[in-house]
Amino acid sequence: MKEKQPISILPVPFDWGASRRGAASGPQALLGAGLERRLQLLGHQTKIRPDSYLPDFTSDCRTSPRMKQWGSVLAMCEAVSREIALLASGGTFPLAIGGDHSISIGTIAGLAQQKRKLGVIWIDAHADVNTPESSPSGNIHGMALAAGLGLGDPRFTTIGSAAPKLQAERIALVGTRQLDEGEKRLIRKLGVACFTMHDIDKFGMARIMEQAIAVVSSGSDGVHVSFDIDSVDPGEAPGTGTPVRGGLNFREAHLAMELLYEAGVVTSADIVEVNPLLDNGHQTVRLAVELIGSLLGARIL
Ligand code: EXY
Ligand code: MN
Ligand code: MN
Repeated sequence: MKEKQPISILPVPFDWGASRRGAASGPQALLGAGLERRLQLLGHQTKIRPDSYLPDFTSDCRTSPRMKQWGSVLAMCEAVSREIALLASGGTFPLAIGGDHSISIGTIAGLAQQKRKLGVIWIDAHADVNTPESSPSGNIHGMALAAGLGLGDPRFTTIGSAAPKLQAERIALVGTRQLDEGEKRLIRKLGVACFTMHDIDKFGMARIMEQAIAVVSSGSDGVHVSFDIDSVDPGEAPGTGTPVRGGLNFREAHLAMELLYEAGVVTSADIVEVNPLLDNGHQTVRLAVELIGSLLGARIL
């Protein structure tokens, strides 16, 4: 982010892209846990966008087994895209707070209106590169990154603009540990940089982030961080809908965020899949707030 750049917080209380309810309460929980104050204490100016920008998606019943609740997800993504494009063109740093990961279809579509060479670092237990054809669940949050690459249902891939929003060579997956067969094939075919938990175990987070940052920032006109809280081990972050054991530990997650801040390349972010209904007290919500702090400049000393 730029020096003194104000942060626009965009709450996206939406969870119909997932099969478990609860992530829609994420924004309220994160704000209730002091997210805005935390950013202000780091010296940032902040503004929270009231969620009246969201249409009433609850009345849209369009759904199919391969794309569950797609009518509602589409309405949300279109609104998020418009709003993010507006916030970005106003010169602020957009921070979207979800919500399930389907919201990133909207954030990426909005960012891409300004940035034609957007790099994306996707920190997640999953890759979210399913298409309606490859998805085992029909849950759209598992298709979010694919949509950015122009793959999947055209109603989603053309939000904001017809062309694909992202190029495979500027994407890095970090923390990956659960992939469907179709996703593995696609990642290999496109040559997407995938830094799995195996790689992190073997080489350490610092080295992996160095490589991931190089991938997403080379030749790019901005870097978006999409942080799915299920990247963190369920022992640290139980409050999420699709937990997968063997994830990032507390310091690995913070270090990733600190190194991104140090690199000075990040131009937008979203934090997704925090589900307060599944949390152990406020453990996951608190961790998410702290991690955003680390991404935006918090230091131990
Ligand atoms: N790959 C699985 C699917 O497509 O259903 C699981 C996806 C979970 C998506 C999450 C939140 O990152
Ligand atoms: Mn995800
Ligand atoms: Mn995930």
